Parts: sequence; C-alpha cells; structure tokens
Amino acid sequence: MEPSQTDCIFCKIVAGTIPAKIIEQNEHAMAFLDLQPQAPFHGLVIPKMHVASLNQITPSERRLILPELYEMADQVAIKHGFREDGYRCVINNQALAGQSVFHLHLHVLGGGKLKGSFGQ
Ligand code: DGP
Repeated sequence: MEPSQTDCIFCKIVAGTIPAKIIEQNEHAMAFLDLQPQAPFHGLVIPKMHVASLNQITPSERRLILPELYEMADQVAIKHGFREDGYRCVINNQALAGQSVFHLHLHVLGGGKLKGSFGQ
C-alpha cells in the first residue's frame, strides 16, 4: 500500500485534484459515482490509500480493507434506498477480468433490475 500515486486517477479524486460526485467518505474509504454508469445507480468504493488491485495487498491488509469497502457499500445502498431490494458488488481483478483502473475499487450497482448475474 502506498499513500497515493501521482499518475492514479482515483488518487487524484481522493486528493480533490479531479472532480467526482462523492457520495460518502471517512478516514479510510471513499465512494463516488462511476463516470460510465452500467446500472441506474453505479458507484465505486475505494480505499483512500493507493492499492493497485486485490493482488497487491497482503492477507492482513485484505482483512482491514475489504470490510471497510463492503461497509461503505452497505451505507451507500441504504442512503440510495436500494439495500432491501438488492444490489450487486463487483471487484474486477486484473485486465482479463475487466480491471481498467489500477486502484482497487468495489463497483456498487443497483437502483433497479440488473442485467445478467455478474456484469452487463
Ligand atoms: P474497472 O473497469 O473495473 O477498472 O472500473 C473502472 C471504472 O472507473 C469504470 O466503470 C469507469 C470508471 N472511471 C474511470 N475513470 C473515471 C473517472 O475519472 N471518474 C469516475 N468517477 N469514474 C471513472
């Protein structure tokens, strides 16, 4: 884990140097709207510290970071009123799985009937 990485777009969102529609944040995590929504609601929950992907964290970091991301996803789902009806959480890990931004992020998709079981 690194505090931030200068060429990382999500680190820039955390730093406030590029804009995003921020939904929620605390000391360790931030949630903001995805620029290319794939569902009626599409948010991204990220750790504020730079972590490139699931592959770059140690087991002890994983035990800290993932619960924080899922906790914030739960808060986002409550805030946006779709927690009870249902929503989807997805982490794309590495390029073959569709990861295009190499700062770990949890997609939170909801706000209506989602297509398929996993993705679009
Ligand atoms: P993934 O393909 O799993 O790495 O998802 C990356 C997501 O990030 C993708 O759905 C589009 C979104 N995204 C890329 N650049 C930006 C940006 O500058 N701002 C915001 N809000 N979202 C972005």
